[in-house]
Amino acid sequence: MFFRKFGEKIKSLFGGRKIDEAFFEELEDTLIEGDLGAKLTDEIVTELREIAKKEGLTEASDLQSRMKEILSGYISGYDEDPGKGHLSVYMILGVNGVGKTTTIAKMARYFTQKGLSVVMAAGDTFRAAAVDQLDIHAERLGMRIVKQQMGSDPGAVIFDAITSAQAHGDDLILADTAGRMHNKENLMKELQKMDKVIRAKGIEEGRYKKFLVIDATTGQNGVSQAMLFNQAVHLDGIILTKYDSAAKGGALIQIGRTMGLPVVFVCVGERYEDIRRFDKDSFLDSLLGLDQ
Ligand SMILES: Nc1nc2c(ncn2[C@@H]2O[C@H](COP(=O)(O)OP(=O)(O)OP(=O)(O)O)[C@@H](O)[C@H]2O)c(=O)[nH]1
Ligand SMILES: [Mg+2]
Repeated sequence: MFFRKFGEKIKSLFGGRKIDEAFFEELEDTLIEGDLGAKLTDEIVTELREIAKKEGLTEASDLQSRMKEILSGYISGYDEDPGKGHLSVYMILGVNGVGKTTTIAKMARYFTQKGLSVVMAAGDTFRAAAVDQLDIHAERLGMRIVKQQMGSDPGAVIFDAITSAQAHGDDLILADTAGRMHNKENLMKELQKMDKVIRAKGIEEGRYKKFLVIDATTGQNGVSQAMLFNQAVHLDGIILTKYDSAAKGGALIQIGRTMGLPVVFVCVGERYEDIRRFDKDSFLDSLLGLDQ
């Protein structure tokens, strides 16, 4: 359903032809175009060449499902949920405009529907209107929010949110963060400060998670973003947004392969209900045109 054009391309590449040098070359070009990156593309094509040789395969179509098997080893979903009765903190990170605030609202609704008591923390105090934006979502959804004025210390906001959630017996804090500051170093420092506050508040290691939001339409850029944030604060997973308008999904495979990060949620539109658990099988079927 998603990645229609790219899937079509892969499908026609594997369909009704013999395995030869031209096939592998075309496959290489297509994978690079699909944001899998030169290194990973080389790794995949080398493996497919070996399989074809070892098993004496002659039809390209025999390799399509083998490619799915290879890619399947590179990515994974993240099915763990915060439980009830203990406070968990999810810090939602990402560069500006990727969909952090919208995703927090979607996740808040999702987990509330599962019976959890959720509170949102307005940790983006840098951008004008960011606090108001989350506040509007909180009001619409009837959720609690902990906020301070714009320009205040995000570490103080998260400190307050944890104190309030502990007093209230909440199960989950979803913390919004800034996507932009005066420069990248400032942003990373700010995030590291929030990270320290959360640890100092005694949130158990396994209950504190950092998820990076990546806009699925940005392709290769998403890979560098994941590396940058993972270096600053060790990430626990990826949330993919704007999946509904993405043309290709190879960047996610690169992130999975190089950083081993699982995919927590996939967002497929602007409405609150447009959030799904990651389904690896259907993701790979769309990417490889196996659902067409
Ligand atoms: N089509 C589509 N649009 C989305 C999705 N998720 C978010 N958006 C839109 O993307 C835009 C940016 O979303 P925000 O949630 O404000 O992004 P942000 O990361 O909080 O941005 P900053 O606070 O500026 O850093 C909004 O117009 C959202 O409606 C999605 O899954 N699909
Ligand atoms: Mg925001």
